[in-house]
Amino acid sequence: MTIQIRKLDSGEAGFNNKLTALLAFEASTDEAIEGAVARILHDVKARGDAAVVEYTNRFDRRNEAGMAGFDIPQSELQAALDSLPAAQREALQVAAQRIRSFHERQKQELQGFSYTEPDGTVLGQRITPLDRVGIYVPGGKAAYPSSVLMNAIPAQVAGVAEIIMVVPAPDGVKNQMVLAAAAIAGVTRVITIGGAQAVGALAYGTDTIQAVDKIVGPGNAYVAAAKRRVFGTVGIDMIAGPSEILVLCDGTTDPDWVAMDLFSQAEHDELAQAIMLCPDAAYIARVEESIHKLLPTMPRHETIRTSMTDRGALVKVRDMDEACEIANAIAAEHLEISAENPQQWADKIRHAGAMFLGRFSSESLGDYCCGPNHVLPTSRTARFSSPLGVYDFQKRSSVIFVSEAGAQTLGKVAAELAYGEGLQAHARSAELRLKQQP
Ligand code: HSO
Ligand code: ZN
Repeated sequence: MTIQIRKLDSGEAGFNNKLTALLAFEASTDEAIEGAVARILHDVKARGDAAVVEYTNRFDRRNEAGMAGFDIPQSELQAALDSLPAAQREALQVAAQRIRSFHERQKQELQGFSYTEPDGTVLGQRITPLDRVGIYVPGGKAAYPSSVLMNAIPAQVAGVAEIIMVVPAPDGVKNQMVLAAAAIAGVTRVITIGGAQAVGALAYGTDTIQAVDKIVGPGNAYVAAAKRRVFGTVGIDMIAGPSEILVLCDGTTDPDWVAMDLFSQAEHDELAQAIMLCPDAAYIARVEESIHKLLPTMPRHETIRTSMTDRGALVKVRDMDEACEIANAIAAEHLEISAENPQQWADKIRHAGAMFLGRFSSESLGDYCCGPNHVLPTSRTARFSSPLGVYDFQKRSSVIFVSEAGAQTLGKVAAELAYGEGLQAHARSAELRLKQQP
């Protein structure tokens, strides 16, 4: 079992082009998928529950007479939790508690404000939670209980009253750890439906499912296409791309650790991306040796090999400063700074979904239980977007109280601008409140 890993050197000719080509990732928009999703959404909008039941029976090989057959009662969620092996249950609980306390801090940072001007006018911003959100949890191999916690807990901390989770159960098989995570996270309702039909049901509402305000959570190409299409009717989170890890090392970490950290994201997906940047050529060779040695021991070696061959790289850089510059250009979902003085390099990083500082901060700890969210911007979107958080389940409203005195000064300004825009009613509405009519 061999693996051919791409090796790049920032000093070589054409390095920037090679790096750009390596990072390029086009989420393919497949016409057949787009067409199918459009039809399903249209059908769910028109026929509601009946369409959802039909599609789910067909795609997931179920045989339910009505929507009630897909609902999982709260008692079953609790039973799933109770029947987990104790170590697994405790691990979920510890993770949930840590995720909760991190997001509670985040909530404290997100307070509204208000201030009073000298004439008594009061202006402010109020923050309120969304009323109802839908969480999409994929079925099959990508059904991650940790993702249930990461999506549901910030919603709950934000104060969302109703959290509806959809998770397909092909052949009626339910993932017990996913149900247990839903119980711990305080999900209001779990429905075993999936695909574009579940997205449609959440977005438009049916007789048995109230329309939600926002849909979050990862899914396959059909789910992603459906989420894009319902955006506007409801809010959506980001459309997640394949997982990425960028390890920036100074050569002081055990190379086996670095190799395994690269594997940890490579094992998610053939399209995942694992890259290392290091100024020390001898150390790069040691990491490469570790990769060859450790790969055959991995149950998911096929996925790891494909992902590392197609999209991975070991990059020799001039020094750690250059490594930071390249890291900013890559804007990775996960950035590990596996170095002696990580903080000095972290200060130079502007673009990364999450930064893991120092050799003991493996990305895998962040995936499960450090506390910060593992739903992170991928495909270089960390340049402009943030981890999933409490703020994704809240919105802001402006609050305006104009005093009588305030109306005198503001009225003249507004009327002037309104006449300039040719909007007579706006101008008169402001002027009617003036004590001295013009
Ligand atoms: N690394 C993934 C999240 C995850 N890892 C779930 C393990 N389970 C997000 O990029
Ligand atoms: Zn992961």
